[in-house]
Amino acid sequence: MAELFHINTPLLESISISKLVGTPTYLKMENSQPSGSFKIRGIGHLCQQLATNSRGIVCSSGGNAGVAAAYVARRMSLPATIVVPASSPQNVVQRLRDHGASVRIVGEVWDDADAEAVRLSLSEGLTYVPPFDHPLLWKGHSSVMVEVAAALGPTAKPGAVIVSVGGGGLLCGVVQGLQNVGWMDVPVIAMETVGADCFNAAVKAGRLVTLENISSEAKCLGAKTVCRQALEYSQSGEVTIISEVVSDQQALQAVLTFLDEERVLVELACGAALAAVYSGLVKQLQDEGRLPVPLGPLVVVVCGGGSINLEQLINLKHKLQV
Ligand code: PLV
Repeated sequence: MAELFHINTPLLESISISKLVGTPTYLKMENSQPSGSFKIRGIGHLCQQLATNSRGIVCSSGGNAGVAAAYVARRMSLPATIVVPASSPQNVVQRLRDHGASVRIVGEVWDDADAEAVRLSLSEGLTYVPPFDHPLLWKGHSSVMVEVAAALGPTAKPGAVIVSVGGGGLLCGVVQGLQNVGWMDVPVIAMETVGADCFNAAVKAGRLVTLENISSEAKCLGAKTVCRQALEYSQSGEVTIISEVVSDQQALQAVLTFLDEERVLVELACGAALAAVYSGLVKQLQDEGRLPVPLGPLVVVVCGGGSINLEQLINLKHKLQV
């Protein structure tokens, strides 16, 4: 059997969120993965399948996919090149180097870095590791819902699952995981921030939309175009996907409240999912009749993320005036 790089993360009930939302709420703590985010699930699986005889991997990333790829490459004794945009913070670049990866900083947003990673994979003969758009990534990510189902047990079917969406890889993995455990009737709430809302734009337009730029501070949600599979799931009728957008301020407020109440620091990309509970969105969806009353247990995928530290948190508070 292939070696696993990810761990079965804790599923913790949050008493304060449960009280706020009025239904038991469980946090799937992907922040506790070895690489600090869920990305290791899909990237570990993809590298096992595609890179065992590779001369090295190259990954484009807003940060967290890169850390996962660098971690997996180190464990597989493969050289790793990670291409990140200039928006990636210094502490992430340092962490990549600590894992032994060589880092290239190219362009302003992830899409620029990705073009360079694709070019390098061809010119250097390296295995290309995409951060969100690949069936092997979704298959790897799907394990997150299999673990949730095993922990909750067959009778405690969730009322909804909340995830953040960047390029849509986590969303596709969660949908596949729900399929695997026979929970296709569980709605997924797909959260983005204003200015990194390529999935919401695509859902509204009924076709893929490429954003002109990424104006959100949640740079790890900053893909300009969502992957086609995410849009297709939302249109397929197989699963209900509720696409919602919050402001950077709401995402940051959620990060702060989560830190205070759960004593865990996550990045803005993850704050988008947490904002669904803290900003009253779940209640609002119930009032609008888009979620049932009463609602079964909520599951929030705490996707994690390393693009934050105390100094950046303070800077973000100033910048966003929260
Ligand atoms: N981040 C990607 C894409 O960035 C990356 O390269 O790391 N939560 C966190 C903490 C993330 O880092 C990401 C993706 C997401 C959520 C969204 O996941 P996705 O892209 O699969 O929808 C541009």
